[in-house]
Amino acid sequence: MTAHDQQQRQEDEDLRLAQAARLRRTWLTPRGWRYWSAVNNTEVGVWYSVTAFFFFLFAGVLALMVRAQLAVPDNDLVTPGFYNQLFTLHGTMMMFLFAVPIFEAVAILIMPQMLAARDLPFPRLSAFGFWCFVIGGVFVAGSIFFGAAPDSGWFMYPPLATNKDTAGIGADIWLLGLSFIEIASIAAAVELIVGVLKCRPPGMRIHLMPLYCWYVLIVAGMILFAFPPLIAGDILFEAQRLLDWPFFDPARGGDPVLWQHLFWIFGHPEVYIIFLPSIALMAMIVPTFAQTPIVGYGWIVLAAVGTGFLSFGLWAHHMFTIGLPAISLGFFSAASEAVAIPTGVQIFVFLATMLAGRVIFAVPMLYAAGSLAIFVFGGLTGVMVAIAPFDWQAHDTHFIVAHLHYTLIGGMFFPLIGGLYYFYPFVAKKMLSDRLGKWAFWLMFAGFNITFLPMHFTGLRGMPRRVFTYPAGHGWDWLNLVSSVGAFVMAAGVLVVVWDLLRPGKRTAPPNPWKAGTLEWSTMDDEAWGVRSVPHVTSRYPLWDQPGISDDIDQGRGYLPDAAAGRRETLITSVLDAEPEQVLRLPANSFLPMLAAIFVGFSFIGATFHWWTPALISGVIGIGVIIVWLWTGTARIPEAATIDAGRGLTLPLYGSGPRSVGWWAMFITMVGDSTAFASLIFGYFFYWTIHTDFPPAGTTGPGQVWPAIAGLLAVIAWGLTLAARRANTAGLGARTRAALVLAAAAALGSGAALVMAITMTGLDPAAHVYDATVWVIALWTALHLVVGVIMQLYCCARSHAGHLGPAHDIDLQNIVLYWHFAVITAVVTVAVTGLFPLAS
Ligand code: HEM
Ligand SMILES: [Cu+2]
Repeated sequence: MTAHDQQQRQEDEDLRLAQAARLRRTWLTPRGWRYWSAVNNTEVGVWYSVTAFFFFLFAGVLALMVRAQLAVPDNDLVTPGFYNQLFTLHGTMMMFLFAVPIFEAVAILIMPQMLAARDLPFPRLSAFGFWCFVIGGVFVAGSIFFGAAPDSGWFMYPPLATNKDTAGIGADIWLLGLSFIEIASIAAAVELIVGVLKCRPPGMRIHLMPLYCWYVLIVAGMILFAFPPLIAGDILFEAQRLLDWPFFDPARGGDPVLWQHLFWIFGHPEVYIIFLPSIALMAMIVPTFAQTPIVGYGWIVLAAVGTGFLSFGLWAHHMFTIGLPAISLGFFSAASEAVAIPTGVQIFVFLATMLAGRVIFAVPMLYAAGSLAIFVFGGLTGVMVAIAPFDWQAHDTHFIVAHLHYTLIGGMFFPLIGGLYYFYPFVAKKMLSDRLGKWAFWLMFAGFNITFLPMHFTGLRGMPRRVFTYPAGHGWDWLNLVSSVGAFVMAAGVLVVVWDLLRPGKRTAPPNPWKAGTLEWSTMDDEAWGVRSVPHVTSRYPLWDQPGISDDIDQGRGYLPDAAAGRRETLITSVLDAEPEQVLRLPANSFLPMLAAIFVGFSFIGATFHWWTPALISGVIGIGVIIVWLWTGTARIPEAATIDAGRGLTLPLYGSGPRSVGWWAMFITMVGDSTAFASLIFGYFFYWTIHTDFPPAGTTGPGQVWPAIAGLLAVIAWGLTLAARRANTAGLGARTRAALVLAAAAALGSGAALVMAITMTGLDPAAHVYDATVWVIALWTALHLVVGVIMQLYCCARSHAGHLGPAHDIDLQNIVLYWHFAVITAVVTVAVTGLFPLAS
């Protein structure tokens, strides 16, 4: 049927109603207790946002307790030990349980409709990420009620945090709880990247997509490179706490500075991971209220990419006081100043857009303006502390506390609340109150400045941060009192927002209430299907430039107007030009993601308390649930090869290799995984640079024989996996399975040889950091080989069950991709642990 025929056909109202009924049935959100099996972004996105906001309120109450304690000198409202828990948990929760998750939550919630997609490509993965987040978050936050919260500051420096006498179970809760949440964050990042790249509507070439999506792409990419170093650091850290492997213990060759590097290689980009998504909200808000397209689209994209890129080269400015060589001081100082340039470009783009248009000062715009004012102030103190000699004075004082809150609250909190007022009608189909929104703004804006401005002065007058009280008479007294009063004023503003959210009787939102130009505003109907049909897009602001587009979408004149097979479907397009490629079948609601999160989560929690057996059992069950989930929900062979996608387009229902979303997800995941591995290798060479003899005299290291065997077998396993793919393409099922089984055997052999390499050669991981580092690298690789074996056997079973064939080989393509990475990991491991000692 041509596009014209479809136009004609869609004039028939009965047909439209029948289509809508089928769509509704397909996308139905279950009721009752089954509601919690929903995986749709319209539900998961809301749960995710609400949970992250709840954690913000919780961390905010902790901050109020901190401020209450600091209100007057020599206060004894809380004990010093409890104070340590308060500020550590406050910082930790704000960063890990609020600022990053809320970005992912909001993106999951709004991005599909912005792209006129029915959902993101892996709804169950979003749900899994959400449940991991809830479980991990409640575990970390709940620890405070047992007096067991982490208490070594949000960056957990050793030796304070590795020493069991100074840091108790709280440190383990921090390490394991957050590692678990980081995994969820990475999962969400993978989902969002593939969503931006592959789920755009036809015609929306990459330079036409909303700026918000650019930011999501950049930030999710940053998560992929920033979180894995922290995960690697967590592994080393936990190995030291649990097994006494001396990574950070100088007496046995370790060095606490390695943790600082790994933490801040994560920690500085983290600041931008938090800040850029909020800028992204502004990039949607400002053009709408200036009633004009963004000025300098290309500039802002370039600047955002530049900020993301540069932010990875700044981390050591958090370490100016540890005695860095002068050249590092100079380099990191200059690089830190340089990031002001792309940041400034983004701000000027907003100002230029406001000047180019006629600005309507609605509530979201008020927040955007307030945010710019506060953030610029924080940026200025940032330029100050980026100068090493100034930082030596200000380091660890309340000046830093002031600086970081000006950037974080200006750069993320105010835009977020602006975004809340802006997007609330899109999500809830109701309007928040203008009056309350303004009240909240002025209370929070005034309260914020009253709280944090004085901290600049107490800080410059020498008041240290993270100290539970102070004596009178240092010129800090009244400033602290003012600051504490301000915190409660700000809290009152937050309460106004909460009241506005909860208050009954809100006004129903009119269609496109802000007269915005992007697709999420094309309709106000409250359906789980996202879009009634998928439009063809030719503009950055389709609702402004393509007259009648909303009507076309709603009348089903776009692509996919129907759900004839009763299956959830969305359109997959090419990465750059958004050419239609495939109709993707999306999985429906299921409890499996929740179950998987519960079991995997419990294995982390069990490990925290050293309940090894339950933790192990729970972990194995968790993996089992994930396998069932994959088996039943992914790579299903469709009932027909192609489907009528509407508007005269026939598309395949099955895509494999680089055309499929699964392949991209695997690729992106492995990039993140390789970053974690690279961090471990970085650790090895870090120790090598600080020691004159590494491996130390007297150690044989793993030798060359075992590593060579391991390397050889890994290459064989990889080659056999490739052979399996070839046999499968040729239609030789039995030979495919044989190759896979042989490949699995070789891979197991390789893993075993790695274990031999560390256990049979006299290495003792508790004795010296060299031994421990070799152990960790070898075990990391062995674990990856085992995961590879599970994948090979999975494909073997898929082939046996008839889910894998010459034309339907998603699973096999994906594991081949995995094995490309795995074999590189193995070869690098062999080279570094086996060969490098010969050269050094
Ligand atoms: C809601 C109002 C807030 C207030 C009144 C507040 C107050 C404070 C205070 C007084 C400290 C210093 C404690 C000390 O060093 O003794 C602190 C630390 C910190 N805050 Fe906030 N804060 C607020 C919001 C936020 C937000 C929104 C974020 C991040 C998105 C954040 C992140 C941090 C971090 C990372 C630390 C450092 C914790 C550490 O030293 O380990 N805060 N906050
Ligand atoms: Cu930084």
